[in-house]
Amino acid sequence: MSHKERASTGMDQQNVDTELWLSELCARFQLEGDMQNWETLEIGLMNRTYKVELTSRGNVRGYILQKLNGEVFSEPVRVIENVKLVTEHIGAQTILAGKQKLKLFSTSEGLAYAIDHSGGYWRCYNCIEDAYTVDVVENEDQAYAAAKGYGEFLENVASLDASALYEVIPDFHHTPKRLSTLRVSIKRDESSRVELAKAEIEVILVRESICASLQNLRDSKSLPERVTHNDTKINNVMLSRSSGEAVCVIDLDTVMPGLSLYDFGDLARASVSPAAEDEPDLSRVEVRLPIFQALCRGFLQGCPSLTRVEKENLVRAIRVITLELAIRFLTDYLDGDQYFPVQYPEHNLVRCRNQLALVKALEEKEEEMESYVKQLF
Ligand code: GN1
Ligand code: MG
Repeated sequence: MSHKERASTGMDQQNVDTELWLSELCARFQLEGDMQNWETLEIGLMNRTYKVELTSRGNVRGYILQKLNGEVFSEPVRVIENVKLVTEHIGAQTILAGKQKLKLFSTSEGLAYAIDHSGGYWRCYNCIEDAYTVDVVENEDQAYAAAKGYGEFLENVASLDASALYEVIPDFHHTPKRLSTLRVSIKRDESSRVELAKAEIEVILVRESICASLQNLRDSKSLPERVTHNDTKINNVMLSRSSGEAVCVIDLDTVMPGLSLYDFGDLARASVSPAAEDEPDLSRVEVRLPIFQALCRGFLQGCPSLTRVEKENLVRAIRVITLELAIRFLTDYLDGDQYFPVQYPEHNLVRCRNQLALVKALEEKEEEMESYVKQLF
């Protein structure tokens, strides 16, 4: 349907405006063909994402148009430069020839972004075909494939100098600093919510020393600095519909210098439990050991360059990153929900409770998890 036809069928103005803007973006990014369809993709909490389909000489091709969240990423050009560096580095690897890879399109001015009337930054990516993502891991094969995919990602960017990447969100996984920020928010009590979160605050504060454990290892240079993804949720890796294997890692906005353990920790946090991170029924939060084991096998298989100290800290990393997310959700709850989008007033508190339930479940299974990892190396 053309824009005019849609407008005359009474489609609401916002949709008409979106459609017009998307087709303008297609032109700016020099995409071939006419835009036939567009849809909003509900992926991630931060960015606005659309899929568009263009027809050219009888062929239909899909593209992803995405607006970067300007509140979260204060230096959008730096974010996009990081993504460009990483996608081009991966794209140039002959060992990956024939595989689907993420590619940023350029405007006629040679820029990998287009700016909208309100100063928002947009990017255009190719669509990864015949692949899907899951929000909750359904089985061990998926866990293995996803972890192997993230491990391979680390391996693929290992030859890139980490210092060439800009730290787009400073101290993103600096858990002790996240804890200090929480303390400030508790003190300020801007939204008068501290009273409602007393129990959660206590659960976090007694775990201060575990919060510092990854950062201490990083500070003492016991772990290699790598180029890392830093947002390795299970739905940021695309799995092949035919083979089930990981095809491509997406959502590269947080690629920065970091630790492999951030990536493994965040992936496992988002995968071991059958419950979504905002599931309010805490009885559904648990650690599925077979899923955990498959994650370890996949990650080690994908990233054979992991050092002994990295492997020794895999289990600890899950607990630290889960705790870090609990801290971030709680901080945002106390600050009046300024960072994470919420659907109801207690949403961030519910997320925090969920993550703390997972921390406790991880603590209960820690010994079993540690002994499993040990026999892998
Ligand atoms: C955000 O936007 P999304 O869903 O990829 C957040 C992650 C959190 C995650 C929790 C830049 O990721 O750090 O783990 O939500 N990204 C940023 O769902 O803060
Ligand atoms: Mg993200």
